[in-house]
Amino acid sequence: MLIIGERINGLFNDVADAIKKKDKKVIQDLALKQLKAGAQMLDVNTGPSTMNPQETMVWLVESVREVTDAALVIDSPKVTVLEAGIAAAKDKTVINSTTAQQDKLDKIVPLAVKYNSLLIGLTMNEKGIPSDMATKSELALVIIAACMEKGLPQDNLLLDPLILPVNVTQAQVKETLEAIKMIKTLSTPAPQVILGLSNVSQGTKNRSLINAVYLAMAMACGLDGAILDPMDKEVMNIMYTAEILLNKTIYCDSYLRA
Ligand code: THG
Repeated sequence: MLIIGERINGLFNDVADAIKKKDKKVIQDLALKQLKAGAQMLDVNTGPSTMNPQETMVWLVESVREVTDAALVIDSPKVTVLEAGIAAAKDKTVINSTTAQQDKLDKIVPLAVKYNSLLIGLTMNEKGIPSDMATKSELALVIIAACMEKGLPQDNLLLDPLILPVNVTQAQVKETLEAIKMIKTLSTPAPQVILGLSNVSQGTKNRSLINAVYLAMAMACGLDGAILDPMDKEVMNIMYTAEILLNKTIYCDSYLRA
């Protein structure tokens, strides 16, 4: 499983505070702690409240780059912020994200080609986020086709069927599992599929439990990676256990010490 650490995101109060105070130690600690806890990549998102997202993205990326050369997942809906983040990271970046909207594909897929970057494609368009498996899969196909046409190798594309909170729209939680299965059949070799796991439990009680159970279910449907909190032991233990039960890693008695 590809594990992308979610914690450097202005949605979290400690990160929002650090951005305000330009306290890079907080950001660097979060970077190193997430890597130590098992993240292979780090999501970087300014959050919704920052006044100048471009400048904030550059500051976040430069702060993280002082302590690690791990791949950075530049997370913004704005093309200008994506470009600024990629330039600041120099190397090893993932673009998070494009949608299936034509004007976005026209701008962002060439950006991924230019920087030979991985690209996350969200199954949504100008009509919003669909809640059914068929429309999610259809939009995945639109993104796959655009990448083929514009010359982004299939290996560089990660599709995200976008999970929403279970307390807001309960039926789409299962539809998203079905979408993972369906998207895996859309091309050969199978597309890679990821999720922003913690969305599923936003505003609920027992967040870790809901995240962990959903992760196990999504992995059984073929999920290849997730943006999650790697410092959440419950989630990570279930991830390692699911990898064994799905025959992705070899069983050994001491596996939970991994
Ligand atoms: N897909 C892709 N990228 C994404 C998402 C996705 N990036 C952002 C998000 N979704 C994944 N990251 C988070 C980060 C934080 C939370 C959820 C998902 C979260 N934060 C608390 C909240 O809003 O309740 C913050 C409060 C706190 O604990 O301080 O839940 O789906 N490609």
